[in-house]
Amino acid sequence: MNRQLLSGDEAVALAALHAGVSLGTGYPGTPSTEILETFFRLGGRAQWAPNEKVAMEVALGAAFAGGRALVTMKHVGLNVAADPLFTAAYTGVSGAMIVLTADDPGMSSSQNEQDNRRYAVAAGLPMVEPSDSQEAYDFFLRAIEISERWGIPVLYRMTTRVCHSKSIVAPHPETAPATRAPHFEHDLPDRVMIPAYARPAHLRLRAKLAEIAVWGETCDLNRQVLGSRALGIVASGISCQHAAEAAPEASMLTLGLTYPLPMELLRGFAASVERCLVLEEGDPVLADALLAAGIPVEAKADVFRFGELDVARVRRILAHDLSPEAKALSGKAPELCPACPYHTVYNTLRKHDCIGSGDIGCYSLGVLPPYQVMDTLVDMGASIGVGLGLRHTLPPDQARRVVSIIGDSTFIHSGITGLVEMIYNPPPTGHVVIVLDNGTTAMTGQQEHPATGRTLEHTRTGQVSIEAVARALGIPSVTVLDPHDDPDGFERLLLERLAASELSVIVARRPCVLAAADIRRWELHATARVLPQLPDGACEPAGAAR
Ligand SMILES: Cc1ncc(C[n+]2csc(CCOP(=O)(O)OP(=O)(O)O)c2C)c(N)n1
Repeated sequence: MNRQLLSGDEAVALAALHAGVSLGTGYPGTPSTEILETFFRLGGRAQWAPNEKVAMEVALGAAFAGGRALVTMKHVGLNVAADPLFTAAYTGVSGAMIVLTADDPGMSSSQNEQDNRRYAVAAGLPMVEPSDSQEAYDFFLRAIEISERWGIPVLYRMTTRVCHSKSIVAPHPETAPATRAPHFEHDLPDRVMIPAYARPAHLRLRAKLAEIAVWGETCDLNRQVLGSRALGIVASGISCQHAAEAAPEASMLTLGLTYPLPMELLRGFAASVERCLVLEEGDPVLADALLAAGIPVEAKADVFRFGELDVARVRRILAHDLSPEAKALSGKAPELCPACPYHTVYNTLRKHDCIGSGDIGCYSLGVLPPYQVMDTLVDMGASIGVGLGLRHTLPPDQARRVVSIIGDSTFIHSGITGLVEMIYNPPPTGHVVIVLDNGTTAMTGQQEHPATGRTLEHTRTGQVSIEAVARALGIPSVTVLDPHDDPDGFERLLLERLAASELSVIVARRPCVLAAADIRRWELHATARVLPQLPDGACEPAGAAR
């Protein structure tokens, strides 16, 4: 089969296609978004869920039915999906379930740089980590095998560089494990996690992990290359590539299975070299585990825990060089598009010195000059809860200035429960929530969501009405308006709602300027399948790839 130049995300999509993944689901988030978009483009069945928890549950159901399921999300998405994740480790699966977490060390587009390798340990799930696009393809097929052999979800961890860098992939669909027909078997003790069934399920989980650990000692996901005896490097993910470039003479143990760890292999490797360095981006997860097991390895200095590694930083680690690193050149600060519909809203909030309880999306740019009207930003959906907390606690003159600002995709993702809280525990001064509805998930590249009424492939489906949800929950004042067309009307409405000690939702609706033309096209062809654009050199469509 033709070799192709693919990003890690595209390679995973191609492997998912070749593995016969019956359903790909997820919620957009950089750097994972392109996986499902490519999977659909190649002919796979892919859909966006309202949030990561729901996506995880849908994938689990598909895997209970004996299908092969892929669920994708960015690293913080796994926090949202952690509840079903932990218990799915107990239930196990009948088919296969790959939980893909795309981490963002260095925070190129995230609010934190949490290291999701910790989730493998905490949930007790095997973790597979590719270091380039070929491995992203190969290891995905192996992850499906692990998942089906042990009946366990597998965490598939990628990071920004692996997701977005392009390298050559030689696909080999003929080696993909054979698919089985989906089929339901009643199996209450395995899938109903009441305590009486969950206790033995936990024992079963630990037994599976012990078996996988033994298998991991010799499996081909972990590779040893013997070079110089003076230096040995243990690495996983993108660090393997950096190590090969910074110290080509070193002996290398690259780990593709990073949980459970092949402790005996590691012990032997460390003993075979004079200096054994653990090279890892982010937290010292591997180094801590090896040191705790009494394996004499060297961990990187703490300063390299922050941000991405690159070849220059790896050379510093090797040389124990702790001299100050050159500061990265700061580029032009991002700003709202000149014709963005949010300008009017932010102008008004600024003019009236509002206290902005903010959220995550393009509209987060309201935190930067010239507006600086977003006073808090924590996680998706937090604007409403944090806004209510501020209202409950501030003196009334300040409380009346608090406004929650949330995007349409974010509202669907995790804003609705905030409104439920608002109805249930209303602050004495009331509250004002502004939903900035630009008709798309702009931040991550214009994905559809349940309030757009179109599927991942932009065809027509059921549509959730934000204003109807707010009204149905019992919000007494719900208004929809276009802030760009009627800035004075928006200002009057905002001042009136701030003055009233009532609960209000203002839906400020106007399409994102970058998405408006596409939205018109999708609406025109809403019943037809419209293929999304793929970046140059992306993989062939399904027919050609098979
Ligand atoms: C838990 C979680 N999942 C996904 C993301 C990635 N992400 C950031 S904002 C956002 C949604 C933005 O869409 P919307 O709320 O409609 O605002 P817009 O960007 O259109 O202004 C997404 C998916 C995230 N930060 N956290």
